[in-house]
Amino acid sequence: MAQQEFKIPEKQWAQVFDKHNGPIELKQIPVPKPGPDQILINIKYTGVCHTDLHAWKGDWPLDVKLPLVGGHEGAGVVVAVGELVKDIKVGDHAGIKWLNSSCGQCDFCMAVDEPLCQKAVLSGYTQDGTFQQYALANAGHAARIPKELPLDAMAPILCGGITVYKALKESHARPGDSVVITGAGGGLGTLALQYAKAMGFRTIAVDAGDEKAQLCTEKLGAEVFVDFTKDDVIAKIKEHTGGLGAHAVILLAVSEKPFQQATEYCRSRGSVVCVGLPPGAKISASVFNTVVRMLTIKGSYVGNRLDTQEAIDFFARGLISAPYKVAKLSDLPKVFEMMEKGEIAGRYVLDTTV
Ligand code: 8ID
Ligand code: ZN
Repeated sequence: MAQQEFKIPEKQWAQVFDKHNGPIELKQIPVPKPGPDQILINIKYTGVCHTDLHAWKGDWPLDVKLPLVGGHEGAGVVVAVGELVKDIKVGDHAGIKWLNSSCGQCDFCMAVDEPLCQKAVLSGYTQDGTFQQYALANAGHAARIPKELPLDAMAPILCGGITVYKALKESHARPGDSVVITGAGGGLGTLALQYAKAMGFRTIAVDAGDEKAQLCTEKLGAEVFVDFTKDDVIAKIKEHTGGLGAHAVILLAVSEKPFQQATEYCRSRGSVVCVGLPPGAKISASVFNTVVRMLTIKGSYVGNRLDTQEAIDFFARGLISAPYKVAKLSDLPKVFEMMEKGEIAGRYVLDTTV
């Protein structure tokens, strides 16, 4: 490959904000240099996850680096590697995910539960992320992307795909089981429907509006669509599951109500897996029902390096084709606006060329 393709400029375009809810400015900033264990990736496409919107708004009780370049679903080409990096070369394709690095030495890292590391570095949150043309990744944690895979479709897998795949595994659903996906028409939800289908589960989609209904049932394999703005969610899910409820519920919505309702339509012995992070929200469930129906209520947070490679492998085998629209890096504020209103069916992916 021609060397010139990887000529690294001094400056690059990035979307930067200085304070929560403040202006997001497309401006030129220096291109960072990789440390010994890092790689520099020329980001070609980056997904926009609702987490990026939470970071901009300062929604969570976890400090954000400011000023910040957000973004954590970046797919691109490696243009430089640190001196300790042996297994990734310039020219390889690689991805930046939420977990940029972890300490490697704590109980959680040693048990390959690295998202739980207390020293975790988070892309687009505690370290500048992928809403820029050149971004840094720890080489051990960067996603390895086979060269034949399209980088635009790949981007949403790097957070959305990994996260829903992990959550579905955590649900312990088995092939043939019914799984409710709440928030099914959004970025994570549309991917969850596809992973669930590929894993042999039957899906029930919960979200709102005709566009998402059509997408979920006609394109993404959901057996039924429940519109939370019109339907009695609990009754409709019970009806569809012969009165017993679904074997598992994956909660991806960015609102509190589904976190209060889920155990009502989860089958005895089933699991409710919390993934969405509505600010300040609480989960509630009847203690009596949780006990006598032996329910499991749990959280699921991104995935480890093996989950990452497995999630990419599902995509590589052609099993995942969740919808996404491509916009420009400069469109980020508009994408946030649409996301806030729940208007995006699927994911937006930004092309970083300016
Ligand atoms: O590791 C994790 N746990 C993790 C990883 C990545 C993202 C968690 N997240 C979190 C995000 O921070 C966010 O809080 O998952 C949530 C969903 O992210 P997303 O899929 O990127 O958001 P989206 O594309 O805006 O989709 C949200 C969907 O929820 C629907 C909306 O209509 C939208 O389609 N929704 C809402 I808001 N209220 C609903 C309700 N009551 C609902 N769907 C069903 N019932
Ligand atoms: Zn994300």
